[in-house]
Amino acid sequence: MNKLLNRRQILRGILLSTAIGGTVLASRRYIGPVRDIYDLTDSLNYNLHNFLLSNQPLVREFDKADVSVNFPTSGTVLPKDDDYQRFLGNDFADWSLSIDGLVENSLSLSLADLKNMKAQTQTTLHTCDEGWSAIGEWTGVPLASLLTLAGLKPGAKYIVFHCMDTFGSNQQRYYESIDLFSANHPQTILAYGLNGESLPVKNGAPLRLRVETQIGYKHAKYVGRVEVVDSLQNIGSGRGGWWEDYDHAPWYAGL
Ligand SMILES: Nc1nc2c(c(=O)[nH]1)N[C@H]1C(S)=C(S)[C@@H](COP(=O)(O)O)O[C@H]1N2
Ligand SMILES: [Mo]
Repeated sequence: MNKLLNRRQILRGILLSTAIGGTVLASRRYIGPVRDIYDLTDSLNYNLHNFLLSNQPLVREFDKADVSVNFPTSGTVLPKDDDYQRFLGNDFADWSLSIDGLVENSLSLSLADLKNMKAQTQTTLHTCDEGWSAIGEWTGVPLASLLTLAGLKPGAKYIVFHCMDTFGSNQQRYYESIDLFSANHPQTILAYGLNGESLPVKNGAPLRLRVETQIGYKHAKYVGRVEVVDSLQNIGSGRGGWWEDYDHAPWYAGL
């Protein structure tokens, strides 16, 4: 992960990322040899961002007055899945978040438990690669606090967010994953509030990820389980997320 790059690698990364990455980023669909080049630029972007962000890690925060009146939606707006419908029917009183995998203590936290933890509020810009962006004021628990509570086991490398909505034409449950660098970022939170209200169902109630340094589809909504793993290979089709598996979206989606 936080590998230091030498000057040549950085220059090569900038050149390749700009020349090729920029072109292929215009579309989510990549095939054949383009896919390999794409994977290369993806990993160069990833290393370059980690290198640059280690010095200036925070994204811009906005004023309350900048908040978008109606925060848009993308993807699922109401999961049809039976378990979700049951939780929703009871206003999420029976819902709990599980945190398991490579942790010292597996946790099961109700919405009340999460709300009793130290909260963080941030007003940030969300960018969806389908062509819109909006500003929202999010309230939740820093993911780092939850991971500290659970205690990571040696070998822990990625955090997987298992969602409660079956999505899209392949009818798989939505999922996403990030590395520990993004997971421990000070603005990465699991949010239960939007603009001072409970998180609306359309925006991922009861709990959704905000990983402010990355693009829209990484922000998993309807999170039911957080799994800590050493590899993404055995999750879904192995590329780290629903869009990554299904539509070759880049796993690292830094802004
Ligand atoms: N579980 C789940 N999470 C999801 C999605 C989804 O369909 N299901 N859509 C993603 C996309 S593409 C974006 S841009 C954001 C949109 O969040 P919003 O609907 O609250 O605007 O959620 C992301 N997280
Ligand atoms: Mo999106």
